[in-house]
Amino acid sequence: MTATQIPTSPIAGQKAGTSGLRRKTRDFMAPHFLENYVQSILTAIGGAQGKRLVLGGDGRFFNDRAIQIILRMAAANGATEVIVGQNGILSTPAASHMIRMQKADGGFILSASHNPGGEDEDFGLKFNMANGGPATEALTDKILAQTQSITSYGMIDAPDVDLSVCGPATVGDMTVTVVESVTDYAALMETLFDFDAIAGLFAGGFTMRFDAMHAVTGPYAHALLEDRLGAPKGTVINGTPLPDFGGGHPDPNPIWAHELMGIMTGDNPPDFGAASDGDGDRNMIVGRGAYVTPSDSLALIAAHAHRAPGYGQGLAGVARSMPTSAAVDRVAAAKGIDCYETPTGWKFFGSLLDAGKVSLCGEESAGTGSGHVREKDGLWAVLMWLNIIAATGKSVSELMADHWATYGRNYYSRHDYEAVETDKANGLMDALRGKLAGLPGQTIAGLTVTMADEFAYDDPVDGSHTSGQGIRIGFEGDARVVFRLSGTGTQGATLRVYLELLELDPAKMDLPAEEALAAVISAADQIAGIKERTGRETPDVKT
Ligand code: VG1
Ligand code: CO
Repeated sequence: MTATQIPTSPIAGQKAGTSGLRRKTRDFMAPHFLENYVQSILTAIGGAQGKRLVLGGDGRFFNDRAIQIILRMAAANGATEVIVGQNGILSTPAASHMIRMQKADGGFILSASHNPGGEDEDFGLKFNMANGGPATEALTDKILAQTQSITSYGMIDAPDVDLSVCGPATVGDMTVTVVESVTDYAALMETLFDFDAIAGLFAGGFTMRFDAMHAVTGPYAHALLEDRLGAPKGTVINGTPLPDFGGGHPDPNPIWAHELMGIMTGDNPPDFGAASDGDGDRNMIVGRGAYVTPSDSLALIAAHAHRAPGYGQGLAGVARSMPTSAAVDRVAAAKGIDCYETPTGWKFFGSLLDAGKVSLCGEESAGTGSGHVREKDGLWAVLMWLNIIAATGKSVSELMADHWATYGRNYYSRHDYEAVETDKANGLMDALRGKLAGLPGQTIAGLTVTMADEFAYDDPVDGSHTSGQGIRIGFEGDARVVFRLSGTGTQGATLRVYLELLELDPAKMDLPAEEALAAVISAADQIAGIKERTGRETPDVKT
């Protein structure tokens, strides 16, 4: 079996977004599309010769075939070994852990995360580096340059590898090691959390529903929650991964996880509810009738992480993405630890984690994680909450009420306007940019603007500079609105409007978020002209 070079030419639009390259599945399946991108990655990392790589995905449509193609290309490019999850399955955090544990040179993760899956839906691919974390901007720039100049890719003629059988196999001269997808990840979780205490919680009658949304976390949740921690069968719902996620968006928020929300707000709800996304890196936390915003979840974890054995020494520091609420900043200030504000996307946390400056990171989009891997980690967050509940003996709503009484409540909501025409969305952002200088001092919807800028970031560890990361407008009274265009969509533009207000008055901590934020919502619309420019009366999704 000899490697051949297949001639090709650049395909436009292979630019990675917030988290790898996401496109319609049919685009990925088109001739040379996947191959061009994979070769561009292999070339950009300096070639695959002699390297060991990890490979796995969230099981969506085309996952299985894409894996066989990548294996043949890795072999043609001279890789010595590719470690693959059984049946091609690895959650994003499990893949990150596998790269680190195996001391691999990097890995491919096949996922479009929360985007729907299927032949007519979305597919995605991202490359993680030797530290287990998403490719930095410096690397994604190099990959993009390769996609724009590629003339051929390496391919070997070899049969498919049977990925249902764990153990060694070969593709050409390359070793393929098929590994069980859950075991190593579950073992890592056991080193971080007090499994005996959590098992005790379930033994004492504590009830929970975990909605795997027919995505990758099903097998992980069955193994950890039901088999290892003794939660009754049926605790995990929608636990069988399907190539189209059962037709839903595997996005853990109250809109898409409506089945779980129905259970948690219905008759006789369980004590605790949680969900995870397509590739297992995000989470939703909900108590009896009490949805926890991801920003609050991050802050709560920051306040209580020391109760989990893996974090008993306290946190080195925390980091949050810019649009995430300042709730965690308040905890960090009280604890006297550093709090970093980064652009959206987990790739910006890697250098801070590698340097030991932070040990907890989070995003308002329901990604939370720590230094145990270099990705956000959905089940990790769920286990952390269970550990905190077991250690304190308090319910989700009691924990949140105590938290707000101590630190104040950062009311928070995100309004998404999806599939807006790209021109209109860009027009809105351009007009906002033009207004920024004149905004401070103006009073809009009763709120006085204190600052207005476009967020840029200088990485304090590697010195890299990233600009154009969202427009933020601050108001007196610790209120804020942020405007950003999504970098993960595959259709038109998604405008994200992030709304926040700090409330310190204990008498006003129980309002519905949309009510508490009414003035900020109104100011946001007046400043950006959302209705007028997009033609939309209301957001598609509020989370
Ligand atoms: C979204 C979220 C962002 C997250 C990214 C990838 O990006 O807002 O916080 O890091 O998805 O997460 P955007 O550009 O659409 O706002 V995942 O779970 O899709 O890998
Ligand atoms: Co995800």
